Amino acid sequence: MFRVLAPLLLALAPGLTVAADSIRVYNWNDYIAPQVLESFTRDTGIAVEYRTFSSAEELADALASGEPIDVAVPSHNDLPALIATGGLQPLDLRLLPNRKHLDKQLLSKLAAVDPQNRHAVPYLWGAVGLAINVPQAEAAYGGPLPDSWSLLFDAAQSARLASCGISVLDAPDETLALLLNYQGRSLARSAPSRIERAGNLLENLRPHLRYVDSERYIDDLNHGRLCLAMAWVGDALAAADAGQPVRFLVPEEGSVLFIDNLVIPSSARRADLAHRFIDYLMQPQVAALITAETLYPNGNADSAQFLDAALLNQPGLYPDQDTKRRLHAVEVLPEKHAKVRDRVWQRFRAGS
Ligand code: SPD
Repeated sequence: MFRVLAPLLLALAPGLTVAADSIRVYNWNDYIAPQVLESFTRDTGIAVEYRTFSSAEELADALASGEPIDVAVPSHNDLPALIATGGLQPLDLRLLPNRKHLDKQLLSKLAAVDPQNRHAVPYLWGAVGLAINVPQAEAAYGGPLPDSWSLLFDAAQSARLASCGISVLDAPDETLALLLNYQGRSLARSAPSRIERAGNLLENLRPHLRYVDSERYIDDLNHGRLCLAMAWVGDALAAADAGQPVRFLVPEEGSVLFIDNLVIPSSARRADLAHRFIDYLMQPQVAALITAETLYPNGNADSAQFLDAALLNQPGLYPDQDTKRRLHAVEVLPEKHAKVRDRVWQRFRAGS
């Protein structure tokens, strides 16, 4: 379901004339600095109809529906399927002069899922980890906590934390990859029967969880209503920023990284304006503003000079060398495994 986050057609804001040109942008929730949308409209006269989603499934459904979307933000592991099914338009690099600011290492990583970087430019990225409200969790657990996914995946441990509130992201590829990694395996190389068994284990944990959701947990962490959440880094750091004693942890077993990307879906009506929007976001100052607001690292190598030193050094935001060694990109799930993944996940999410 579409959620309209920012005021709809920003060109209708007071003091602005109605713009004839508009684009529809579909992004993850809490993943932009609202003032960037306003300044884009002010600077270009292009109105933005800005909508948000909170799971890869929601984005996939919107893209498959064929409704016009000019700019979308899929994660790197979903790019191969989108490209193979003709869901994305190739970018016209001549219309993206600010692309020169992008991190070359990130671009070369992305080329593995988008050959020659033809369809996508990196926007924000980050780690998946555990957001822990330390005093609450320690009180419920009965002492110091291990730096481990066992807090979630070992039913005996998650049972001890259930009373203060546990949530899991509505992110099947990430969750199953982490669970299998915890078991010493890899999701992409697992047989369907192995994925089924991982699903059974998740179901055993389900009674200990409040919910499986990627949006509700942000507010709950911010208000001390959860003590343990599988989290995307920026959402966890936002709770610490809001004054909660929340720590973001990449557990000792390691974790996964995502790279979210700006793309132009084949349903776009105004690819010309979509390029202008994407190029606008690639300005180093704009990228820095977005990182400062969302607390997610960006893919812009020239933006660091515009970031406060305190933010650049904020623990967890840009992973240190030791943490980096324990992170690997979410793997692309072979198409033949999608069915079993979806079946397992629907059961788990529904909690029945
Ligand atoms: N607040 C939502 C932030 C979205 C972060 N990216 C999620 C990537 C999932 N593969």
